[in-house]
Amino acid sequence: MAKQRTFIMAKPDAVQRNLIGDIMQRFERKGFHLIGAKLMNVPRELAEEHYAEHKEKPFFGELVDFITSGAVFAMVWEGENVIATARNMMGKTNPAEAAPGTIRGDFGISMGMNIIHGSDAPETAEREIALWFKDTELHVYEKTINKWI
Ligand code: IDP
Repeated sequence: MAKQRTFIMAKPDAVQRNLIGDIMQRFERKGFHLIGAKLMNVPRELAEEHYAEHKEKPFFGELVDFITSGAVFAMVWEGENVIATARNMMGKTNPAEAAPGTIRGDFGISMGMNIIHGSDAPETAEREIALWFKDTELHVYEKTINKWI
């Protein structure tokens, strides 16, 4: 399996609840490689573009309101099969159904406040990374541990 990149975002509830470090530590300890990260307030147009596939859903307005309600921490992680693995680490969308040990299972409260976003497929990851990060914000560097993971 070739190396992949995925877009991960700690949503406003994660930032407010001081969970950025815990989330990053899970990805670091799993063996993934951080190549971009930034704390930011999300412009409404960016939130609407990011969630464009949900435009017709009844919860779209609420979702965009929530994502723009406070700072988020946006990240790009790289690694073998990182897209699907990150989704497993996140747990199901509804925290009530997310298994204990997953990020949403451990910290999520509701569908609206479910702590984290992660790209769900290679095409989505490519689109979302390009939407959230400039090329100059992504950093390619080597770690000597790479040959072990
Ligand atoms: P995902 O975040 O697990 O990929 P999606 O179905 O793509 O799930 O939905 C995007 C986000 O929209 C979810 O993370 C959740 O916060 C929100 N959402 C999804 N379904 C509902 C709903 O029925 N009510 C309220 N919010 C929802």
